[in-house]
Amino acid sequence: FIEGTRRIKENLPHCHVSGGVSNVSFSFRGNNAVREAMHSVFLYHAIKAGMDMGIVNAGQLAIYEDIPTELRDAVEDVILNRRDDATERLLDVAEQFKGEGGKKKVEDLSWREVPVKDRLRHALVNGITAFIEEDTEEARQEAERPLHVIEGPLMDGMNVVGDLFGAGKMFLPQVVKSARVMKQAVAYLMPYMEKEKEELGITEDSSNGTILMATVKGDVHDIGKNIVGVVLQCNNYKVIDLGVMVPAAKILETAKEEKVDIIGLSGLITPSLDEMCHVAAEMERQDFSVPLLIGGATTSRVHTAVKIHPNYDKGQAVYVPDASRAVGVANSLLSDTQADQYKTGIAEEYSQMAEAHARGQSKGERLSLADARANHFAIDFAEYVPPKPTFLGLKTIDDVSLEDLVPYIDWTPFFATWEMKGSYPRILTDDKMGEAAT
Ligand code: B12
Repeated sequence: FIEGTRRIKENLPHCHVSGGVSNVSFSFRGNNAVREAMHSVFLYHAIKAGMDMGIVNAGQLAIYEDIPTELRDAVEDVILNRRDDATERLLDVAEQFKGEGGKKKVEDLSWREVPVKDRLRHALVNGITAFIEEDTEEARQEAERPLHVIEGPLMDGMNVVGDLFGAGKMFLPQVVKSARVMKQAVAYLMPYMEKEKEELGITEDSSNGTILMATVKGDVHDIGKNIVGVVLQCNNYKVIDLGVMVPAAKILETAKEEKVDIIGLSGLITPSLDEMCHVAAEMERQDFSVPLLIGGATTSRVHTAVKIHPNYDKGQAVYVPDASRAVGVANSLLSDTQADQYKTGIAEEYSQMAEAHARGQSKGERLSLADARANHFAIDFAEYVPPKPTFLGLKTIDDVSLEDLVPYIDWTPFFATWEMKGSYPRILTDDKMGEAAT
């Protein structure tokens, strides 16, 4: 924008330039100090370049000179794109200036007193890397295997981040920081997991098979995929990780070159679901037969069964809900003795799900809009005589005790409100929910 303004003014001097300034700081909603600094810095440079009018909340504007140097430099690095790590540096600095008026916050370290799993959660939610290695080490010492630290406290913490983000209580820049904390913790554990592999005598030659992992085109989420990769490697699989935003062609080309035994796709945003269908269809077209693992928060068994499985007849697509199950599924798919039976079982299950889904869809076949309108309920108020209620006014029922009523209460909606899935009374004896429900 700034450079564009400069060029417009140089080449079309009678042209005026205007722009909406606050968009530039949108990702820092909730952190006014940083937003105001960004607005001021942006205006400062854009006006110098020739901008005539800025659309900005004048009440949300810091005085350029008054912005603390540390914050101003970090903001300027971002606005002027001066360094590759500008975003990271601003994110780090931003945390310190969350308070009002751009004053540095006094660091509150009381969270260091809580148990290690809670400290890890705090670090993930608040994007604090300062103690992450120390805490990860403590958790590692308490855990039976390094992997259990990832599957336990770290995943729990990321789930909290996910819930807060989903509820609009955390914003993108903060989640980026959480992701960084998670990655640092996993990186810290990697050498220990490598050592464990060595101790178990796991070498490339003794590998159970090669698995290609990729986050599909258009999707940048990789924490889950990386964890699955680590878990598979710890269980003696060779993993080829193609990273994120990987187009179908690249996945399939590499799969052929490397003669992989399984392809694993990760996807967390809705468009990835379609991209996964596309990869499956391409695998069918290119005569692949290796199993296709599907994972990531937005994927599901139903989607895999209904949308992906039918695209890939020559091989089997399998939905895997989490990292801990990936190894069992891979073992079954590559087992000399069980693979065929396992794949047939999945194919049958998915076909049934797809059929049930199709039946549900056809039951819900809709009329066209014109037909629905023509079919509207014709109310003839002129002829309508409202029925008279049996009584008017209030009626108090005081001869039935609460005890008598309790057996008639359907508790299902209460459990739903408490985010416990299942219907009452079955939920009381449910494997997962039973204990909490009772
Ligand atoms: C961290 C995060 C980010 C980070 C990602 C950093 C990174 N390097 O990965 C950043 C900030 C970059 C990000 C960006 C965006 N995000 Co985001 N993000 C999340 C968040 C909070 C957590 C994801 C995560 O890492 N979870 C922890 C890991 C361990 O879980 P997981 O990935 O599900 O993986 C486990 C299993 O699913 C499985 N698994 C995963 N992959 C695979 C693969 C295989 C083969 C197998 C077998 C298993 C498997 O094993 C893993 C371990 O058990 C989720 C919320 C959530 N609840 O998931 C939103 C979420 C996924 N993001 C969301 C959105 C909308 C976005 C953005 C579009 C936001 C925006 N406005 O720009 C962008 C997307 C950009 C893009 N083009 O991809 C939405 C998606 C909604 C949707 N249905 O489309 C979510 C659900 C948040 C929400 N509730 O709105 N995001």
